[in-house]
Amino acid sequence: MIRKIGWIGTKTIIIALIIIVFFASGLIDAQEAGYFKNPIIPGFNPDPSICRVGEDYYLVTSSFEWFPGLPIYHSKDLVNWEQIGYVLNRPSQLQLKEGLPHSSGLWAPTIRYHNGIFYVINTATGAGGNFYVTSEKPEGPYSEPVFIENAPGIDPSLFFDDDSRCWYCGSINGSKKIPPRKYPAEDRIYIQELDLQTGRFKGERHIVTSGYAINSPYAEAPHIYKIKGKYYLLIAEGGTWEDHAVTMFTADSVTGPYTPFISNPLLTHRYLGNNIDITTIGHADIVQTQYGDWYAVMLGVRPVEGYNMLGRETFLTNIVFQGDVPIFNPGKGRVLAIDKKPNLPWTPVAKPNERDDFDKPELSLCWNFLRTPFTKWYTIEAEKSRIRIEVRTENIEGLGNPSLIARRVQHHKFEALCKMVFNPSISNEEAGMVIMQNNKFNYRLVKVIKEGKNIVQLFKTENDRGLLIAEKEINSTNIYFKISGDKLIYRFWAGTSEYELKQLGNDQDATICSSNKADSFIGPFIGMYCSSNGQLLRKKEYALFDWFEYKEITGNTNK
Ligand code: 6LW
Repeated sequence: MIRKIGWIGTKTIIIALIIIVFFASGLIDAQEAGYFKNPIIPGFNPDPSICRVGEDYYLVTSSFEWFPGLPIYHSKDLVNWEQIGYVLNRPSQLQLKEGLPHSSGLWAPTIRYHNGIFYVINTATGAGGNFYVTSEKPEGPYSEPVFIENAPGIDPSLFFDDDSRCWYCGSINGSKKIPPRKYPAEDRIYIQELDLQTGRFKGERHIVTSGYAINSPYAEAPHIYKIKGKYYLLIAEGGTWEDHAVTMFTADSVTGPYTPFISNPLLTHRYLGNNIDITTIGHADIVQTQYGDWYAVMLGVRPVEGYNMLGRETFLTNIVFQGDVPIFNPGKGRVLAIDKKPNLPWTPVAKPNERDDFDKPELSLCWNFLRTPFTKWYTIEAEKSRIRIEVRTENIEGLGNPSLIARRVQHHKFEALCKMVFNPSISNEEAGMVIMQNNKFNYRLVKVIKEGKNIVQLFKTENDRGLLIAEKEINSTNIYFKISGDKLIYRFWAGTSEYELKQLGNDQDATICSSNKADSFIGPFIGMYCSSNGQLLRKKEYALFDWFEYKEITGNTNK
C-alpha cells in the first residue's frame, strides 16, 4: 500500500482514520477540535439555496406539499443554523389544494439579496408554477407571489448583474415541446431577462445547455454567479439520486455561450458507489464569505443499507479556486461527514426545546400541515398548556388537509412521545400519532372506541393497503404514546403513564417511510393526528395534546 500511494498518502489516510475514530467514539467533540459534522441541516431539507448579507447567511429549502412553505434558516458560521421562519406562511401565498399529489408543491427555491430586498423565487408544481416573493426582512413577511408568465419548467434562480439587470435561469424539464427533447430525460437550462416590476420576461430566451455530459439526464438547478468578471453557471445533472452531480460552465456574456469546465463534474459521489455514508450529492448553491472564502451547500442522502430514511438533507463543503477553476473540497473531492470548520466566528444557536408544552400562543416553527389549512381547525390553549385539534372527516390516506400537525424526522435514532386526552364517541373516530412519508406509506398509533371499549390500535399503510397490526384495551382518558426509530426499525408504544409504556406489536419495518419504498421526494414526518375517517359528527369533537416531545437518541437505543 505504501509503495502505491507513498508514505505521505498513507500518513494522510492514517491521520484521517484516527480523527474519524476519535470523533465517532465521541472521545473528542468534533466542534471543539475545529471540525463540524454534516449534514448542517438534517432531515427533509433538500435543494438548499444560500445568500450572504454582510456577516449573516440565509438559506431556504424545498417543502413540497407541506405548509408553511420554504423554511428559512440563519447562520453566522455556515454550520450552526436556526430556523427564523417560513417564506410562505399565509394561505393567500400558497394554495396547496385538495387533490395535490404527494411530492408536488414547492420544489427548489432560490434566495438572493439585492439593493436591500430579499428575493425568493420558486416553483409551485401543481399549484401555479414559477413565482417570486420579496421582503425587506429575511424572516419576512414576504409579499404575495408574482407568478411569471410563460416560464416553463422548474428550479428558477435569479442573477443580478453589475448593471442591476435581473436574469432568470431555470430548467425546462419534462417532455415539454420547447423545443422537443433530443433524447430521453433531456432537460434544458435557459436564461432570460426578467422585469421584476412587471414579473414579465424581456428580450429573447437563451437555451444554454442540456448538461456537460453527452445525453446527460436532468440538467436542472441552475444558478449564475459573476466572479472576477466572468459569468459562472452552476447546475445539477444526472438526476437527484445516486448519479447526481454538480457541473459548472463559464462565459464572457451572461447569455453565453457557456463552456463546460474540463474538470466536470466538479462534485459528485456517483463514482463512490451506493454503499457509502453520503450519496446523491448535487443541487448546489455557492457563497463567498466576508473574508473571501467560498463554500457550497447542496443536498445529499445518508442511506441506511440503501434506504433513504430521512429525505434529502443539506450539506456543506468548501471550494478553493485554482485560477478560474473552482475545486470542491480540494484533496478530498467529496463531501465529508466530518470536515474542517469554515473560517468564520463560531456562533452556536439556541437548540429548540425537545418538548413542546404548547404554552405559547403561536405554533413552534417545527410544526407543519399537509397542504394549506384553509380553515383554523386547531387552537393553542396556552393558558392550559395544550393544543386542541378538531376531529374532521379528512384522513391521511386522502389528498386533503387532514387534522395533522407534524414535524420532520431528522435523526436515524429518535424518540417521539406525546400525552393525549381523547374520548371518541363513534367507532370511526381516531386520534394519536402518525409517522409518514406520504398518504400511501405511513403508520398510525391511535385511540379508538370499539364495542364500547377504549382500544389503542397500530395501523400500517403500505402502498395504499391498510393493515391493523396490533391493538389492546387501555381504559384511560389520558393516553401516552411513543414512537421510536432505530435506523430501519420503528417501535410503537402506549400506556397510561409516560413511564409505563408498553410496546404495541413487534418491531416494525421503517423502510416503508423511506423515499425509496414510498417512491417519494420528501422525508418522513411525525406528529399529532385525529380523524373521523369520513364520518360526519353530530357535534364538534377534539383531541387534546398536552405536550409532544421529539429527541435524538445517541448511543444504543433503549428497546
Ligand atoms: C428539484 C429538482 C430535482 O426541483 O428535484 O431531481 C426537484 N431534481 O432539482 C425537487 O427536489
